[in-house]
Amino acid sequence: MKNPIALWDLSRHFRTKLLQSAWMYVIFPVLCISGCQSTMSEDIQVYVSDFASGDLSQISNGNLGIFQDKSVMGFYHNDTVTLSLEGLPAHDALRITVELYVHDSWDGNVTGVGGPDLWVMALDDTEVLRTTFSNSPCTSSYCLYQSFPGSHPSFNQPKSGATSANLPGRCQYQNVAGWTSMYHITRIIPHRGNRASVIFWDEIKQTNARNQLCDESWSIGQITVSTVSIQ
Ligand SMILES: [Ca+2]
Repeated sequence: MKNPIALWDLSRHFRTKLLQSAWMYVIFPVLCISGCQSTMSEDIQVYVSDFASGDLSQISNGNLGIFQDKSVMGFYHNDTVTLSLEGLPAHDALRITVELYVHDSWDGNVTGVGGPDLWVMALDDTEVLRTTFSNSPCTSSYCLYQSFPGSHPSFNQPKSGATSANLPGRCQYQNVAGWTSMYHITRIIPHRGNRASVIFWDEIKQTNARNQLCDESWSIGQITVSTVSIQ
């Protein structure tokens, strides 16, 4: 019998995808047709940080780290980080861009003691990305596929969609090339109201590792949030 919690999560995932699809392919085009001149414009940058200043005042569970001589927010394993935004100007959507570093031995979609290694982004109560990453090298007969750039569960080669695929590992594979991959992830998400919470968390799994944070972790190099309006 399948786990009812997993079925609920799956159901929630598909509801989220349905709402996003409805917005992008039905609601927005209808608004455009009815107005004929409607356009989507990026209005105001309401948050940007590369963490060089050390300011984590809007972030809960924020940690500062250094990777490759660059300030990052990290390092995390089975953690949740929340960016709280208040006093937002009027808008119809938020554009969120994240620079994500995936460190060391992530295993993608594999199930068992090693995974799946999931990473999730949400806006308020709605998940906008639920995916997996893999840094594992493939051979002709063995490959730990990842879901990104798709949603979990989908199957793509390790490091698919990465901006940088050959950075050195952080801990387990410290200074070994290819064991950190970096991604730029952007989502435009319907949203109204003057407050928002942008939430990042992982559900990575490596129960046979002595030091799980060393075995696989993640960090964020930059977050940018802008309002988007339909005119
Ligand atoms: Ca794992």
